[in-house]
Parts: sequence; C-alpha cells; structure tokens
Amino acid sequence: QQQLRPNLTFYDLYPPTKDMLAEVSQSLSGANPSLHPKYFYDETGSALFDRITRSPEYYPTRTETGLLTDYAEEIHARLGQPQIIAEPGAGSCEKVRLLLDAWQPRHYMPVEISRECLLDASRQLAGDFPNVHISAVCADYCQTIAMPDALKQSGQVVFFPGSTIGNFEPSARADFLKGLHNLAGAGGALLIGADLQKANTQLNAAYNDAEGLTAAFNLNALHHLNRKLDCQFDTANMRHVAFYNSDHQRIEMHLECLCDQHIQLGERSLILNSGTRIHTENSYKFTEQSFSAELIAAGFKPLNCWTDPQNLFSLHLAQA
Ligand code: AVI
Repeated sequence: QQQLRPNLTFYDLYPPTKDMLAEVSQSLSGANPSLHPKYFYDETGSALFDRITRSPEYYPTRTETGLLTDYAEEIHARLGQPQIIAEPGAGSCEKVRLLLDAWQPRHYMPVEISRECLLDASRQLAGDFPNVHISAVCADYCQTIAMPDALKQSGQVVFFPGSTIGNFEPSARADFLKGLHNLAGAGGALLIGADLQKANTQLNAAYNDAEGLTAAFNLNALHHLNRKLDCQFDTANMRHVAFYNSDHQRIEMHLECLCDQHIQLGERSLILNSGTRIHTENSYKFTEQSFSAELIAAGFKPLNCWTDPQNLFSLHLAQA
C-alpha cells in the first residue's frame, strides 16, 4: 500500500501474469481456433478502441455517456448518497467523472490490471477531485471477488459501464455478476451498461466502420502476438470479419486466413489453412427484460433501467 497523494492510495495486488504462449497455443490449436479478446488491448489496441468509441457507427459509448449525463441526478435520487463507487476494469476512469461530479462520493475505487494506465488515470483524477479519496487497486478485475477485506466495504456502488458485460460468455457472465453482487455487499448497488438488440444493419455497421478502425483493432491482436511471441502471422493476408449472429444474439468477430498461415508458437509450428477463421470476440446484445432477468439470477433487485429514445443502449440500476 502506497500513499501517492494526500487523497490517493495505491494498492498493488500483483495480478498474476498468465503464460501467454501456453494460453495462445492452446486456443489456436483446436478445431475451432480462437483468441481471448484481452489480446486486443496492448497500447496500440487501446488507442484504436478509443478511436472506435468516437467513430460515427459505434453508438454505444456516446449513447451511454448521454444517459449518464442526462440521468446522473435521477440515479442519485434513486440511490441516496453513495459513500463509495467501485469500478472494476476502470481503464482511463473517464465515465466515472460524470458521477464524481454529480454525486460527490467520499471514495472512489478503480480496479485495473494495467498498472501504468491505473496510475496515470488516478493521479489525474486525484488532482481534479481533491475531495474524493481514491483507492487505486491494481488487480485483474475478474478476480474482484478475491479482493482483500480491507477494500471490501458494504454499501458500495459498483459501476460497470461500456457493455463490457456483453463480452463475457453466458456462464462466465452469470458468475461475474454474482461476483459484482458480492463486491457491492449488503446495502450496495450496481450501475451497469448493457447494449441492446436492434436492427442487424445497425449492429453490423457498428463493428464494420467505414474508416476500418474495428478491422485494425481486430487485426492488432495478431500484431500483438507477433510482437510479444514472434508468431509470424502474415497480417496482410488476414481479413476482419464481423457479423450479428441472431441465433446467439451476439456480434461475432473473427480473423479469416486468406492464405495458409504458417505460424510459430515458441518451438512449435502450426499451419492454419486458408479459409480458417480465428474467433476473436463475442459481444452479446440484450433486451431490457433479458438483462434484468440475469441481474435477478445473480441476486440483485432491479431498481430502474434508463434507455435513450432510439432504444440503443440501457443503463441498469440494481440493489445488491
Ligand atoms: C469493450 N467492448 C464492450 C466492445 C464491444 O462493443 O463489445 C469491444 C469492441 N469490439 C469491437 N468494437 C468494440
């Protein structure tokens, strides 16, 4: 535990560094090759994602920000005065600024795996919000459940924006929501963003933007592997594929081999035949009712749900 500023304490939980080579080798070798979406997010990938969120086709970020801006006071009235906001996977801590402004809680606890990103963002926040005490926790937010008791306080408002919940597979999502319920504790609450089902054309456009940002973001997962593991993917011969799968109510992202890809996984070589698709991401889309049902299954009591006039995105408030 380090006191970095009068209002900023840093807790390093030393998130375990996974064996990337072993993990990637396993997921690429099966009959249905895949890559975990976390491989999108190296420095280049995070910068590309930031640009995606500002692209005209990618409606979720701006719609959610609009909802937070319009309803921060109403949510506050519904909640009462929260003492602590906890944000798993806080990243650059941008969206929470709206809540810190409107709610003036005493504490904010961002949890983020990238030490550098966390330190940068929380130092800036500490300067901008001198009356909020920031407990910055460096940890893998999927391990939020294993938070030390000193940082688990009842009555926390857990903030999980961005529809990142849609990137979890259904059973992992159910477990993660239970973890958030536990983190919020008795008397706590959850404020969470969930992207909504809509016309396929609009969903497909959001993941196939005209500027090619999402394609570059998807392909960057391979650049990332080439840089870190020297996999030798011929990225010029890989194609971004993204489409809405209505049977599963999810956007699927894949990378398709346009020629036989001879790749290196440490000492081992692997050939991915032309036409093979590497599944890189699912982004599930919900209805207001389907998401409320998942909240209930995780032990929450839904309090309210706010949506925009076009019904693009939903912001759910639920009591733990
Ligand atoms: C981070 N997550 C909510 C994004 C999404 O829409 O599922 C990731 C993304 N993938 C392509 N574009 C954005």
